[in-house]
Amino acid sequence: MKVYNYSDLNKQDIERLVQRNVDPANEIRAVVEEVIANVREYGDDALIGYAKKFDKVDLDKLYLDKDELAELATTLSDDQKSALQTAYNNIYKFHQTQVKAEDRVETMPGVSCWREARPIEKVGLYIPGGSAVLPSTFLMLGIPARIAGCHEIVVCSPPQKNGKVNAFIAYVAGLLGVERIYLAGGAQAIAAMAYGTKSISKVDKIFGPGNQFVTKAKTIIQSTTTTAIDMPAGPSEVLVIADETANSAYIAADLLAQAEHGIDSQSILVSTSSKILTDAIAEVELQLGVLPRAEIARQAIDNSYAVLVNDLNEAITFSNTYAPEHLILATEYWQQITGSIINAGSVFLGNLTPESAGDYASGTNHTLPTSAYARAYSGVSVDSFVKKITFQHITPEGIQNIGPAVEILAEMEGLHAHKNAVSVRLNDNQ
Ligand code: HSO
Ligand code: ZN
Repeated sequence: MKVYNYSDLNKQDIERLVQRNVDPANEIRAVVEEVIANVREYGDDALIGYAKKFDKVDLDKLYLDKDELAELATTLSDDQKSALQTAYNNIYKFHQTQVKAEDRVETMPGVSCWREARPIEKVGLYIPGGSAVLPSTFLMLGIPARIAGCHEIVVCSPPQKNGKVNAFIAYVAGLLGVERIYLAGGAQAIAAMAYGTKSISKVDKIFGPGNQFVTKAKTIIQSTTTTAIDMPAGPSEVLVIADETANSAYIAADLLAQAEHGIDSQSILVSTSSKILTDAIAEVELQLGVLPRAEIARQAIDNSYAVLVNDLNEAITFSNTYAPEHLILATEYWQQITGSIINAGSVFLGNLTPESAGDYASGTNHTLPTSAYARAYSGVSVDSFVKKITFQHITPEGIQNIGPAVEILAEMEGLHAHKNAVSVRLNDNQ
């Protein structure tokens, strides 16, 4: 892990440090475009062909139904079921608070305006099944979709070599009341949900993380179809801000938790204490040795770095420029600095709040903006699964109040039909 001294860095150095590889290898585009074209043309047959080619499995049908999922889920232990239930309950509780009726406002006497949420009717959830299968992601997407009241939830996940999905994913389907999982992965699953095939419905919005092919497919279909996406997702990342009150073993564990996601994950440490910084880096080496995914984590750590800063304000300034997906404040003084956080996906406060808690079970969503998108995007929430429709109503008194201003404004823009739509009403309601 490289170490930088903040005082030695100029503006360009910092820009270079916070830069992420947003769109590596443009060759991916050509591959993904071909996959999309094939799915459009050959539909289910293309999906079956890709399952054979990429997932090494011959599928006789493209989905698992309720009974097959229930059967798969029988292998879970009671502890596993209860842990998933704890996560489900907490995520549900937290997301339920996001449902709020908005105020109606009378902007002028007789002129009322308000907004109401309506679910996005058809949503598609992509649950990856690559090097780590993530049933937690299924919960993080399925729960807000259910709370929002989406009418149809299409779920795609790549098949394992046995033509099934992992038992944990199958169990979560039961918790969420999802009765079918489509056995499609990669760019082909995204194309299927964006264009529709004989078995898979075209959806209005696609959610979920994935590899570079999935992400590229999401960005392509977003601009070529009417299907929206949750957000552009890149490799996962964490930035830990630590001072002398931090615990270097905890910091190292948090950096490695991020690093084990993938070789392109980033784990950044920003510390006011050179002792904590050095100790944490040494701890990373110690803890890394015993991790089953050490090889992946090692490469991610090699691409990561630490920055020594003079004080917590400098740390926050750097973090706001980096705009991390996850920000951990490993300091007893977190209350003094939370107000200065401007750009971050999700924030973990104090020494006893690991990112893992939020990744799985505390209640917040783990589908978050990466690659500095936290400057402008929020993480997934119930809001991501609804549209907010505005309503207004005008009474006879209201049209007298608002009408003259609208007539003049329409005249200013030379739009006389607009003016007339008010004038005809004013004339009738004198
Ligand atoms: N840290 C990941 C979420 C995750 N971690 C799932 C473990 N499982 C992205 O926020
Ligand atoms: Zn994680």
